[in-house]
Order: sequence, then structure tokens, then C-alpha cells
Amino acid sequence: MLLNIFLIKGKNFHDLDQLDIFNYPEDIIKLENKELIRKIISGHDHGFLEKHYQNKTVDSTSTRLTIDTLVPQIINGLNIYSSYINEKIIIGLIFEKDDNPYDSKDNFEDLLNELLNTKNYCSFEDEIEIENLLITTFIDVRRHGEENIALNIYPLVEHDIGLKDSLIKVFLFGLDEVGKTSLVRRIKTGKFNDNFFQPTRKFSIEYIQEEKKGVLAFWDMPGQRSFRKKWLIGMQDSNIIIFMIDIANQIRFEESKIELWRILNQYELLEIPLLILGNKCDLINHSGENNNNQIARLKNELIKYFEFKKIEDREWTFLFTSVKNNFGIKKALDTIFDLLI
Ligand SMILES: Nc1nc2c(ncn2[C@@H]2O[C@H](COP(=O)(O)OP(=O)(O)O)[C@@H](O)[C@H]2O)c(=O)[nH]1
Ligand SMILES: [Mg+2]
Repeated sequence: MLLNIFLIKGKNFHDLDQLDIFNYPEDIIKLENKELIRKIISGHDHGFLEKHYQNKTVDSTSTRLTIDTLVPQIINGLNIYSSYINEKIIIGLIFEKDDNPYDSKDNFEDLLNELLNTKNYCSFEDEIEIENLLITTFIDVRRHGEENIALNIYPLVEHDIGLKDSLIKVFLFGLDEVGKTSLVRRIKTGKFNDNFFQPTRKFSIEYIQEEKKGVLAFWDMPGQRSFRKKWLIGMQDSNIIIFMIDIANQIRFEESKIELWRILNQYELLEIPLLILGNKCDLINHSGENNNNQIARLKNELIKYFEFKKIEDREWTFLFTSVKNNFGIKKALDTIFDLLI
């Protein structure tokens, strides 16, 4: 499994103090660890690289970025696979010890080429762009590996059933702090913590076996603004998308509505069914009013405010949940399967 992705940037790789280092998801490689960085860099410098570039006629008018040969190295017990981009930047993957990095080679190269040369995805000047590049690449490479893992964990019974039929990809999105990670944890473990600590930038895929119905792969994305641009990349082959709202936090409704519609308007995502969860409904029942009336009224208000009725070309359902009180969770799971059919 892919553990980490990093990027090292600098005018001169021999001047270690002048380097910028980016990691996702954790800071495995830090500037303080100069020995490690020096080894990563020197692994690219065994002569063949220089020769490689000497023979090349560089077209200075071309903006095309060249991704050089990937170099595998084991340094300080880390299984590292890295490459130069235009001789100026090093991008690298860190895998688990027993993984064979070559398994990800084609996928990694194709993806970098596509992002950098077709989509002009990253100028390497802007930190957010670099972080987005790293998370996007990380997700894709990890997912490529995870699908292979899923195939092993859940061997297919029938030969004519493809992996996609047994593995249901559920893409969870919504602003940060609405309860997405808590939902996945609730479904997976039955547990809930009020202050469950979550690293803010962690992306994860959780596999949950639903009795006889199939395996749900929940894609739980970080909700922070800088990552929202990237939601789309993981969404395209989802079987269902789930949008979560924190119904107790009206201040962020506008922001939430914008994100929802930005995603729904994507051409690539047409027809993918949508489940909308109004979460944290345990926080709204303080008025003493009859609970059912209040819930019904709130539902209408939300439908109006978010303009759910304008949703076309796809099945959709709205449900209230409280991940905290385990309210609506079973229904949400049943609804996922109903919407798929
Ligand atoms: N009261 C209440 N709090 C919740 C509920 N679901 C999640 N939370 C809390 O909301 C905060 C953010 O949850 P988290 O799952 O990390 O949100 P994410 O950023 O969307 O993944 C955490 O403190 C949770 O404990 C809920 O149904 N009710
Ligand atoms: Mg989360």
C-alpha cells in the first residue's frame, strides 16, 4: 500500500538548506533529516541521469514537462520510488516495505503526464497547487493498489461478475466537520466519539461488507477548501455519491450549497444517484415543538434553500441522520442499495 507521497523542490539540489519539501499525508520526509534527503537525491545522480540529459536536445520553447525514469531505492528502511520532473523537482512515493513499487509504475507515470502535460495542473509555484497535485496523485495510486487488494479480500464467486458489481463505490462529500468520517466509523465499528481525533488532511477508503448485498467502499475526503477542487477526480466512477450537510450549522449553508451544485453540474457525474444526509439532527430539537412537525418543516426548508427539486438526470433522496445518536444510519444504508437499482 502506498504510504506517502513527497515532492522536493529547489534551485540547487546540492544546497540542502534551500529546498522546499512537501508531503502527503504526513511529514515523513523532513528537512531536518538531511542524510535521507541527500540519499534520495544522490540516487538520481549515478551518472546515467546526466548522460541522459546531455544527449537530449532541449526545446526551450516547449512547456512540456519531462518526467524522468523512476528510481527505486530503500533508504533508512523506507521503500522509495522517485523521479525527476524537468531536472528541477523530485517527486516520490513511499510504499510499505514488502510492496513492489513497479506495480504502480505505469499508473504513476501516466497520471503525472496527464496532470502536468494535458491538464497543466500545477505550476509548482503555488503551495496549494502542489498539495493538490500530491493528494490527487496519492489518491489515484493508492486506489489503484486498493482495487487489487479488494480483489484479493473479496474473491469473486461467479466468474461472470466483475469487481465493479460486487464493490460499490460510495463517494462521500460535504464541507469539513459535517460528520463524514464519523459516519464511516459508525457504520464500520458501531462507535461514535464526540471528539474523535481526525488528522485534518487524511483521506481514506473504508471497506464495509453489507450482508449478502455487497461490499461498500466508502471514499471519505478531506473537506477543507483546498481539497475541494479535487473531489471530482475520485468521483467519476462512483456508484453513488453522498452529500452531507451539518443541519445545525446554518452559517455554512450557502458555502455548502455552492459545493453541492458545483459537483452536480459536472457533466461526468450525470446520472450517478445522490443521497443527501442532513446530519446532526440531535442538535436541533430544543424548541419543545412536536418533534415530527419540526423535522418535516426543516426538511422543506432545506429542500427549498438547497434547491434540491432542481436536481435532474439522477435519482436522489434526502434523509436526516444523527451519527451521534445512531439515528437514520440503518435507513441510509438501505437507501444506498435502493438508489443503486
Ligand atoms: N452532535 C453531533 N455531532 C456530530 C455528529 N456527527 C459528527 N459529529 C461531530 O462533528 C465533528 C466533525 O465530525 P467529522 O466526522 O470529523 O466530520 P468530517 O470533517 O465531515 O469528517 C466531530 O466532533 C464529531 O464528533 C452528530 O450526528 N451529532
Ligand atoms: Mg473527515
